[in-house]
Amino acid sequence: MTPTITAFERSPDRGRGLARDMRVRWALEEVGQPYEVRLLSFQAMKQPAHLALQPFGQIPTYEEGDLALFESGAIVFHLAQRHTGLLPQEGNARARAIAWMFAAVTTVEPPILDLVIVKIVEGDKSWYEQRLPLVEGRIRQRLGELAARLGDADWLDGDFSAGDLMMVSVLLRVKPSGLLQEFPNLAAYVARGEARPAYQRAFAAQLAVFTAQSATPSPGALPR
Ligand code: GTB
Repeated sequence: MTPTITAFERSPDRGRGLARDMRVRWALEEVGQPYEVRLLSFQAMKQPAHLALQPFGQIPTYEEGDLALFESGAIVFHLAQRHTGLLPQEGNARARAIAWMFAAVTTVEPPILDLVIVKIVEGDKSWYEQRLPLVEGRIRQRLGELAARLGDADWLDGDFSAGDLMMVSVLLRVKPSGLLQEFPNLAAYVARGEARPAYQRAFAAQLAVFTAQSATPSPGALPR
């Protein structure tokens, strides 16, 4: 059965591949699983039909037969368990790859999201100038720690895994700030991820949505 995912009808990132459907598309491409996409307006995301799938009214979701999933990390993990290629077979290596998935979303992503919030939501607040360097400092600390662990390896723990897929996806979100480039081995790591054919196919697919939709007028709202 072909799974269906949800994505923004009009992504605020204007096709730059930063919304979280991208990591799910990438995982689907890595494992060679064809998929369909249901595009949602911001209004539709808050309607009961979508809230039944995603309690917070967000994208992405994943439907496959009787299974409905939300949370991009859980969806990528599900795909990695169901298919070969994204998690090692050997038990300990598999556990470590899963640990990197969690590290990406619970240790590295939070300060990066703080920066997004500071810049988008708090830019006009009196505390912005004081808060920005604090948030950037926390990101630098995490990136420095990650860079030290990665060293000159291609991937975080042996072959490319779902852990790398999630970590590269998270790091891409900090790339526009310039902070990633302060850590050349991390910048190269992200570039290796972006160069993967599966990433390229996923990126092209989400960009095609933006290109098609930008030909028609926007209704306006752009939440985070
Ligand atoms: N933890 C959930 C997951 O990983 O699936 C978080 C899902 C989530 O944050 N979804 C966002 C969403 O639906 C889209 S990806 N937001 C709408 C809402 O909450 O009403 C986050 C995102 C949004 C925009 C950009 N951008 O413009 O660059 C990048 C990432």
